[in-house]
Amino acid sequence: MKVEYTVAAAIGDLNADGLADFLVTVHQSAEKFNGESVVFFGDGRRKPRSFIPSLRGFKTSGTTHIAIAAAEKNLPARAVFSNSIGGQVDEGVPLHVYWGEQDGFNPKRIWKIPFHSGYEASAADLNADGYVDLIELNSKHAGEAAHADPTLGANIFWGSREGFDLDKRRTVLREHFPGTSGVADLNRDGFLDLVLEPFAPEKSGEKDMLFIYYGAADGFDKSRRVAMDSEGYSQEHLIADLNGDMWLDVAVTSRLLHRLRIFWGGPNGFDSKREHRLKVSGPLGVDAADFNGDGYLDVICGSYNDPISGFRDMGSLIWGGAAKVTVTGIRSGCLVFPHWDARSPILTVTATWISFHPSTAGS
Ligand SMILES: [Ca+2]
Ligand SMILES: [Ca+2]
Ligand SMILES: [Ca+2]
Ligand SMILES: [Ca+2]
Repeated sequence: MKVEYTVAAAIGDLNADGLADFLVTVHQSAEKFNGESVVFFGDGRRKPRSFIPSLRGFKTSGTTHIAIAAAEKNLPARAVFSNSIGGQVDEGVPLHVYWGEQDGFNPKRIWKIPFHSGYEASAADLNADGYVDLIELNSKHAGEAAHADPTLGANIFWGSREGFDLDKRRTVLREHFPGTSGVADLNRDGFLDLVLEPFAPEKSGEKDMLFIYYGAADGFDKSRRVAMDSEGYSQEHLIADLNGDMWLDVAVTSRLLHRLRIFWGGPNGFDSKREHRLKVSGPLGVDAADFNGDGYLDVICGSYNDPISGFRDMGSLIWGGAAKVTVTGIRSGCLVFPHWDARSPILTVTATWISFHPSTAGS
């Protein structure tokens, strides 16, 4: 009886013929946790006794334990499965690239890139060769098994005249739990730099970090990697010059500190001690634009939750800016906007204007 990926078995009379049946549970297949556990019915017609596999199995998913409850009174025998997990093994869901065309996007014009734990992506011509490159994050969200994955971290797929080559023109910047990426020339040397923001430290209990890879003609050498303290479970960042000094700044949303933290850029790079903090409850998303059309950049930050009341979707805060500049960083992600739920008695805040004083900046 060959059954792959089995983790548990049970014996009992499932079909009430007085013969013991053998139930074998399947944890997963090579690619999916969703599978089919099988039962072998005892066959009393032959000696020695043999088993006949059932025509159909039981739909199970990441099953870890099983038990057979014997028939009783009016109830038949029952098989009980303990299903632990579903979906793709190692979060092996391909990245989807939808090719644009004259009439927009067509779901059939799609390129699926084999990938694990895909989280967020950016696109930019990082090496200035005229071809857009892709930055895709393998986040290790799948757990400890992903430690050994050689593609863990930021995967750069280099574009070319011939398109992409996923094996030969691929660079992996190994980082743990990368959640978002941002691209901009932070040090103004003409080469685009890469900001990688993990949603967790490499080891539990360690301080959260923010990583900057400074670009150069030879790409993103690890020697030009700068690691900054960024405690407080930050999940999104914004790259923009928020104080108008012509140096790009990086703002992160620190959920545990309940602050939007702006790290000021400057000729000597970044220092997490040179920061400005703005109060916001449980921030998650951050972006910038001139929302009121006064020519000055404003910052919007979405509040995910209020830890005291326990309410979620607390609305967004906008800080009116005083820096007459435009956003030059490239980033992607999501914002939490006010949520109106007619069934809820809670009126969520739509947007609050607060003065933003770049004069308090440390740079
Ligand atoms: Ca390129
Ligand atoms: Ca640069
Ligand atoms: Ca600045
Ligand atoms: Ca404005």
